[in-house]
Amino acid sequence: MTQITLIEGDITDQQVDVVVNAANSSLLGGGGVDGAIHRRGGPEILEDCRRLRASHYGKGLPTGRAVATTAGRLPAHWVVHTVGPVFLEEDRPARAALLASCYAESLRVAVDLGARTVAFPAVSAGVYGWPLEDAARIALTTVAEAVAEEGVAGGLAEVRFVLFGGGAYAAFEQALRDLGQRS
Ligand code: AR6
Repeated sequence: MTQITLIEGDITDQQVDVVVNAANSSLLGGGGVDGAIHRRGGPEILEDCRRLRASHYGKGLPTGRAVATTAGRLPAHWVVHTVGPVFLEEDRPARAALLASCYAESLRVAVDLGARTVAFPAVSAGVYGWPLEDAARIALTTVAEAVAEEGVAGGLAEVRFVLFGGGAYAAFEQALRDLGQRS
């Protein structure tokens, strides 16, 4: 069975098979988690991103999708880049589905790579403005559903949420409690 765990910390410190990046569709880096991953992982990640843009994503990686690169110098094997939706209240249902897709697609890519351990940040909950409580609920519901599926559950030992700051941690802890699972 896959364990869902929560920690407060920096995702670039995580020794896991896959670190998920909250990227933007250009795949060329940015601030927040994206900036931290490229800074700490080094230029190999950006080189891979550029190659992917040239071969597959000339128009950018669509929101809700995920794609893998090397993890460069991070203590991980791969980075899976996903593009979260920007929060917009009047378009919330469609965008919530896209946010759920980020988690489901990232896990699918990770499982295809043979990953056993995956670390996620709170996608869209920073620059993209998603309210933390709602972002946490969508994240945990989607991951709990995905790891209950045959094929995913067998391969993945741990899905870890790495939350930056006590507020994010508390929101995820509450959402996990609401799900009726133990961290
Ligand atoms: N480890 C874990 N979580 C972190 C870290 C870290 N090192 N740094 C920030 N967070 P954000 P988004 C938290 O803005 O909202 C970028 O410029 C942060 O506190 O990184 O999806 C991209 O290029 C927040 O809770 O991602 C895009 O343009 C969460 O990670 C855009 O930002 C996500 O915040 C994506 O925005």
